[in-house]
Amino acid sequence: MLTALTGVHGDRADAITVAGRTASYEELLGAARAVAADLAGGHPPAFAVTATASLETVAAVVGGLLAGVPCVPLPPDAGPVERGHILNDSGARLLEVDFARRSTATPVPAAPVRGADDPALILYTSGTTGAPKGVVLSSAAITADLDALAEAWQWNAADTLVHGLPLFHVHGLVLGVLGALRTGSRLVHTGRPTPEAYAAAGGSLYFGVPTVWSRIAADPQAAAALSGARLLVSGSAALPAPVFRDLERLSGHRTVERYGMTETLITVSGRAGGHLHPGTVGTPLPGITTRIAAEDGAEIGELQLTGPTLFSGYLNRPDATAAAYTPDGWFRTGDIAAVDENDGVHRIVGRASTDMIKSGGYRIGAGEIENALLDHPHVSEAAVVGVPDADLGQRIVAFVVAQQVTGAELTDFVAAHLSVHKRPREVRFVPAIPRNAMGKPQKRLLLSDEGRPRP
Ligand code: MCA
Ligand code: AMP
Repeated sequence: MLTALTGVHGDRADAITVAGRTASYEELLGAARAVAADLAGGHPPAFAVTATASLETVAAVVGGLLAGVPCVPLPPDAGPVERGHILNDSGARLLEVDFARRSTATPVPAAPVRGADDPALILYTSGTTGAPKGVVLSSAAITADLDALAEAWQWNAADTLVHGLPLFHVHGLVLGVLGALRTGSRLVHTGRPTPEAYAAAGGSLYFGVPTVWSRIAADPQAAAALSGARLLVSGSAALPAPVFRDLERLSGHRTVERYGMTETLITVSGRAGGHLHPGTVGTPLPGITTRIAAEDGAEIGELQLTGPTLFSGYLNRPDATAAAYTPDGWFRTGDIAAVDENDGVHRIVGRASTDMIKSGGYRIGAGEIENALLDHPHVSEAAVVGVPDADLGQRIVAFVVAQQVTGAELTDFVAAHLSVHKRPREVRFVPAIPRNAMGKPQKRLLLSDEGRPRP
């Protein structure tokens, strides 16, 4: 996976910059070898690292790959409930990394220490109910995906990749770090994905979630500064068509949109030099087959797929893994899509479950937030929804039955127990949560026809 570290592209002093600190491949490799040496001694089932945007996180992930021990990146702002769950469930030991500590001891293995099908990363992601599940990703799945993306985007060692995404999800970590190390492109991670930082980075290839792109489109100077780039790529949530058009007007680029999931990696994408249309996510990557499970002749339905980029399963959850597949072996994305019958271009039109929220490109399960709210001693009922938001795509709104507590206190409670990006942006106090005869919450009754909270 780490071809850049084998010397095929030579070394360069500025190979990788993260949040203002720069290292060469040689320096990264030395720090990663020191991590690998630590791991090789203990043979833990997995190890965790607090995944700040830093060279330490990169060294930890690379060290895990060298040692053949799967890495569990922890969101740095994870509170005790989220952190405890991830460490318990994975059995991972938390590792401290010192980037200044280097080793020359472990040679880069010609082949992975363990098989390509063994776990390389375990990424925690939310379902509609319950606590997040560990998605087990193999080296084989990751390399298949990165090679398919390199082909689709003509991504190579001449590129400078720029992004500022979190290093505990597929977008920032697998594409944004391992992609650079596989293609040999220089990496500039901006620390935070601000318009100013993207504009100043001078890259050829830029990654962002729609919230990042819409903030750049609202900053004409920053957008114009990207005109010298080769390719802008958006993903993790739907890119609004007006943002696509504003970016084209201001930067001259038609943004490539691609679609993926933690469980499947990136499976459908627009191509560099191809026809790119707002509201579409392109065609399946090489090796991926998709189908639409539509009811009797309908043109839209659940997107299902197969291919070499799929995960190995949810950690410790054979039940959930089995439920993610159809009886004939296709992965059920839970996304509703349509495919153009002429050119095969895919369009994502929504999600099957309203309990899966995408806010700022983060995937957040309503059930997890409801459980966190119910842990507060003054909350007796909670129903959480995602409502349309111009900046975040969706924002989290919590309806609660509660006494003697303010909305701000409940927001802080969720931010502190789970993580900051899972906090409700708005808390509404209601006398009761509407329920059907079975006692199931009727969340739609809390919202207007446009999906906004009823006044
Ligand atoms: C505010 N803050 C609080 C509170 N309120 N902190 C604690 N408690 C509170 N009650 C502060 C925080 O300390 C933090 O401060 C700041 O508010 C964060 O605010 P927030 O609004 O959450 O941040 P943002 O800047 O608005 O975030 C927008 C974002 C972010 C940068 C676009 O959402 C983001 O990074 N999204 C990327 C998600 C992603 O990578 N998804 C990929 C999933 P301070 O700033 O000082 O720290 S992978 C995937 O989806 C698939 C595979 C795919 O297709 O890619
Ligand atoms: P996650 O597992 O955090 O990676 O989230 C995966 C989900 O993000 C998918 O199931 C989709 O709902 C959504 N998603 C990713 N990319 C796109 C896109 N380009 N357009 C619309 N939704 C997307």
